[in-house]
Amino acid sequence: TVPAWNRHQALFPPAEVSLQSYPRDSHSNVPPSLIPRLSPTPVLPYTPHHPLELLRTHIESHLSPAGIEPVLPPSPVVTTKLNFDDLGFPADHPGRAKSDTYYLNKETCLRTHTSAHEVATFASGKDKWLMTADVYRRDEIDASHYPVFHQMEGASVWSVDKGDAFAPGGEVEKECEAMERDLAQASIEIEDKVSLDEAGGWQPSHQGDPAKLRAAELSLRHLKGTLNGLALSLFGPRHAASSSTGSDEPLRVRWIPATFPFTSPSYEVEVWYRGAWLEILGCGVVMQRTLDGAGEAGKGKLGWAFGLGLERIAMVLYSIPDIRLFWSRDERFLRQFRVAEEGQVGKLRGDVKGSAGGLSKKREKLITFEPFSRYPPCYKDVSFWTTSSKTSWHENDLMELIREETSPSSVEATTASDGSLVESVSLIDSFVHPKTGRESRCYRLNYRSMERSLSNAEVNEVHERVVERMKRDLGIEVR
Ligand code: FA5
Ligand code: MG
Repeated sequence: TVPAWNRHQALFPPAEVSLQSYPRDSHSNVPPSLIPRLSPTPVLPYTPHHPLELLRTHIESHLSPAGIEPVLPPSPVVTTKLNFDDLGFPADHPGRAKSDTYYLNKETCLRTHTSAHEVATFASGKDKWLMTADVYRRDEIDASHYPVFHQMEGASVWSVDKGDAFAPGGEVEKECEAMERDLAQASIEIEDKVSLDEAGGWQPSHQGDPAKLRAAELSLRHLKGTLNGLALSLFGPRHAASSSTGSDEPLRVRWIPATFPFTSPSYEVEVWYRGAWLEILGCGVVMQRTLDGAGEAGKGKLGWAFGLGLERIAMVLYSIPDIRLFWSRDERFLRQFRVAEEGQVGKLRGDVKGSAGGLSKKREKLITFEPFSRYPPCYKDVSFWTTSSKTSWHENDLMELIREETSPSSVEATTASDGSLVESVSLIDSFVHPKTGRESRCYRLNYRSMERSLSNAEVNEVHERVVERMKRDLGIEVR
């Protein structure tokens, strides 16, 4: 049952994910290990006290005063039309590659981003919405990559010709002014030197019409106010003040140019956090194609959209060292985030009692995850010749094969993390034989469980199986 404070609108009927109904073809590449993760509704961001849930509810309550309402996502199984075509991805876009996307078959895939639901959500009549969902990408194996992660898609559009949202002194301009006033008083340094050209420029259909151009300009200004405000509420000085350094430096936010087929102009937003720039989201002015695709409901509207990755933000915010920990069912993980009380939304931080002048005073402190003891790692290398100087398989195929052989077959079996045994895989050496033109590669598999100490014998056994699969499935010659 969904708590009262967490009632999201369900725009799409929940559908069981049934993979049997998709005839397999040469594109099919969803591995069995991913199937237990598929669910009609995203699990982790709706698990009470889970760090992704804290983050989701914080962002939702931050954006709710602007009228941006959370909606539940449909099933993660989508058509390639929704995930790519309708958003303007060209036929040869690398994101469509079998090496990067999980396909059920040629026409059906697991959504690679929440933008897959933009057209349908606008078509439902929603103008301001926020959707949190699980997304799937074939990728490398390391502490910050996992085949399933979570995105939050937010959007706001307004009618250009009906009403006066974009008029001087209208709703959008007033909100921009209010947001800019708040930001001017806040401890934030915004770096935004991107020229319009670098960001892809105004869309031709906007540029050719003064009312639309004004609406696009205001939309971009509104997007910037909204996202700078969001960054401030996530990473802001309240946190800096309670950090170990005790420093109170302003938050630094940087706007950089980006390219997405479904927005223009397009940007990525980064925040300076603990000594590095962290990319938190992609965004831009919604391509008119998306709103046109939404039929009657999208007609004559214009506005912005963003898509943000929850895990990366949670990892740096809470110092969570490994992305596999999000799948933990271990109390040692979850209890550290148990700060929000029933009915309290947007509680990113915990309360601590500090004393000021003898008076007990409540203040907020960011939760910092304290890693439970780590078991020792154990690495095994595998060197092999690929059949020719050009391999016929993609590195992600190797990554997936390793995940398959080293992950438990059911989610229930897992405790401290997702139950997998390989922490990272890296290419440590490669060369091309000068005479034969054959390529040699050496990969290092770093085995480490979060549950227990692995014996060398056990690791050898698992590694044996991995190497056998590599020979069988990748057609390689182990050296
Ligand atoms: C997108 O997915 C676009 N759909 C975002 C967007 C939405 C743009 C609406 C414009 C309008 P991108 O692939 O860069 O873009 O991913 C967006 C965010 O997801 C990134 O900023 C990052 O925070 C997160 N992300 C991307 N790849 C991964 C990954 N492998 N693991 C964890 N987080 C990731
Ligand atoms: Mg990106």
